[in-house]
Amino acid sequence: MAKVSNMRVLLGVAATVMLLEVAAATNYTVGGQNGGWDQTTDLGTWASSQTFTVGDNLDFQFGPTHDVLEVNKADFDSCGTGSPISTTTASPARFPLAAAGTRYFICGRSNHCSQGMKVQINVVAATSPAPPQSPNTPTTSSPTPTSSPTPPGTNVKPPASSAMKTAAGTLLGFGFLVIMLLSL
Ligand SMILES: [Cu+2]
Repeated sequence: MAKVSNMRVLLGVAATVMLLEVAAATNYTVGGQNGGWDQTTDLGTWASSQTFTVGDNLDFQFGPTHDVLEVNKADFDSCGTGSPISTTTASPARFPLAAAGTRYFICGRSNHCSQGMKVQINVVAATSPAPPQSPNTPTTSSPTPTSSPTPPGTNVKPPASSAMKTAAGTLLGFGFLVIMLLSL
């Protein structure tokens, strides 16, 4: 009897841990519940009140008079629309936050950006306790260094490596569960 109830507890704990891992990804609607992707929302205040973590998603919801340009820091600062990283005109638009670092978004229509329709998103690594970003760093859109050593001349494929990390984490979780059950 005792063994059965122990097993139930362990299974419950394992299931809870797995659910928490799944639920850890948060979808943020840009501008929050009382705002949106528009000129009237204080997007800077909204963004700085959130902690964006790798694996979260940004959801832009906007009307036909707006769009979403992802830009580099220079274009973010100057509201430059000439060389965006991406242009999205269909709402809703989801941007997965796949890596730690800073992302910059502006509206490319009319002069909405200079009216405040711009937002900087600081994405922190999932395992780190949200290190504060230094405002004095003079880098322009610095790519996040990956821990895996890459020989020169080799193509880097970050999506594959992050997918492998996820798979490895799942395998580790199941392996741990099996070990716990075997030790009963
Ligand atoms: Cu706009």
